[in-house]
Amino acid sequence: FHIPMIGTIPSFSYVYHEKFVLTLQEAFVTLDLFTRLQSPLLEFIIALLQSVEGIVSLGRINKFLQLEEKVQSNKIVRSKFFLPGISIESGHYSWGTKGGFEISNVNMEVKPGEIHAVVGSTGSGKTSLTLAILDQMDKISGQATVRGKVAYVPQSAWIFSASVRENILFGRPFEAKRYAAVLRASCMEKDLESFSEGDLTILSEGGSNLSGGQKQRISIARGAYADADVYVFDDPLSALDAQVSNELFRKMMLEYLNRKAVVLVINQLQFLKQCSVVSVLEG
Ligand code: DCP
Ligand code: MG
Repeated sequence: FHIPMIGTIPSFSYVYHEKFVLTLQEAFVTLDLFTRLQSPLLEFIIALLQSVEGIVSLGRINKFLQLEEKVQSNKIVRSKFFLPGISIESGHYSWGTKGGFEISNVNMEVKPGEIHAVVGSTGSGKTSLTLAILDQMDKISGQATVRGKVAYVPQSAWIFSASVRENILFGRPFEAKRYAAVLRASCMEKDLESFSEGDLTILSEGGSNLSGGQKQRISIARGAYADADVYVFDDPLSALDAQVSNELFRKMMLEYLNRKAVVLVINQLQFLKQCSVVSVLEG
């Protein structure tokens, strides 16, 4: 005897035998039983999935909490009584592994209003130097002080899934005047016009609906909007064509950030003559 059922349980069978009589009571009780079983069964699957996610998350948190404590090696001062900037004397930094990459004999002094360019061939340690300033590398010897609030624009732009505006504000309150100035300085205005919903257009994770140059300029704009005292840019012009590079260098580096202490890793040597100091990484 076959009873078709509605819902997620397709059907079940009732064994027909002389001894069993399928009464209305039995049919409805059985039906009711199966209907009641549907939702716990579904919830069981969801609970199973969530338990797996929970176990994975716990593992990650555990790994993070057990990481070795990093000793702060650069002196980071945040006080109004000091002029913002960076001072490093005979700095010697390593990546922590024996026989690994090291940078030594680092001497730099960056004051407000200066652009300190850093040049060197690929793999010479430009990114490492910027991370040394941010205290991400281990200092072996030397004196280093970073005074003021620091903003860092990494070599590869990082975009998260939210609107263009949220990517630039990065959790900070919206200030129309500063926001407009930042958009102008990072040459984003034209791009925003071409987006369907302007700066409220939602970007996908990793920014796959943007060009490399757009991603990079959003990343630069995010740094500029942070209103820091010290700016560290790791090769911000790499994904831009010559014309946009020129415009961005002038509007952002020379005009918008003209009172900030700026460290600028750069491969476009034509801009060096407009920088205050040029450091070359050798060996
Ligand atoms: N390195 C490391 N650990 C890191 C980062 C870098 O051991 N977390 C090593 C690998 C390289 C060396 O440092 O051999 C220099 O790498 P950089 O990224 O500092 O070099 P650049 O920034 O100059 O290179 P590029 O111009 O390609 O950006
Ligand atoms: Mg680099």
